[in-house]
Amino acid sequence: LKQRAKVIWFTGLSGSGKTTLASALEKRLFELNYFCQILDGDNVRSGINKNLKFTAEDRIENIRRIAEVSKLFMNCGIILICAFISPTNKIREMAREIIGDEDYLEVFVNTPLEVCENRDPKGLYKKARAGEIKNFTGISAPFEAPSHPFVEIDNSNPKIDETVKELLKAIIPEIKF
Ligand code: GGZ
Repeated sequence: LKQRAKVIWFTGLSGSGKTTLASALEKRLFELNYFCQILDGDNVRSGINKNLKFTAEDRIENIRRIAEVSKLFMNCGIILICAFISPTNKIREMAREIIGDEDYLEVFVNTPLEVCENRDPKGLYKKARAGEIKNFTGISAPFEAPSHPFVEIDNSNPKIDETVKELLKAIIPEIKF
């Protein structure tokens, strides 16, 4: 295996575009013969973290397990693409500590709340505004913007191909374009 295991850690609001970017990055990495695995709400909160909700405590436990699972994948040489809101500095620092500073590459998908709320692909913001969902990130639960992300993406006007290229350059500098 020529690749070096690492974790590409996407953080950002619900609807910011984390999962879309993560999938596009995964596709590109596979095309380039890199071996990778996505972890996101769809395959983690529905399974291993089924018992967790969205209280501050449960979010910490969610991210702690995800970081530990990432470490296990890393032992097999796999590149992890993790896409979780991971809303606070404390939560992200915990992930960085578990994974190891060198292998934790933080990507901040910095889409403004207003844009995410207008997109509202699952109608969750609307429900959160109506008080039907409690502790909703950006509305009734905090999101702290990371101050020193490895890469920051303004995803208000998504340019997926360009962004994936930029990400690849930063993440795997040995790739020649
Ligand atoms: C935030 C919530 C909530 C609340 C359900 N707050 O856009 P989505 O739907 O598909 O992604 C969101 C996902 C967030 O889960 P994470 O595991 O990434 O969160 S964290 O890192 O904070 O633990 C959203 C949905 O779950 N969702 N309720 N209250 N997002």
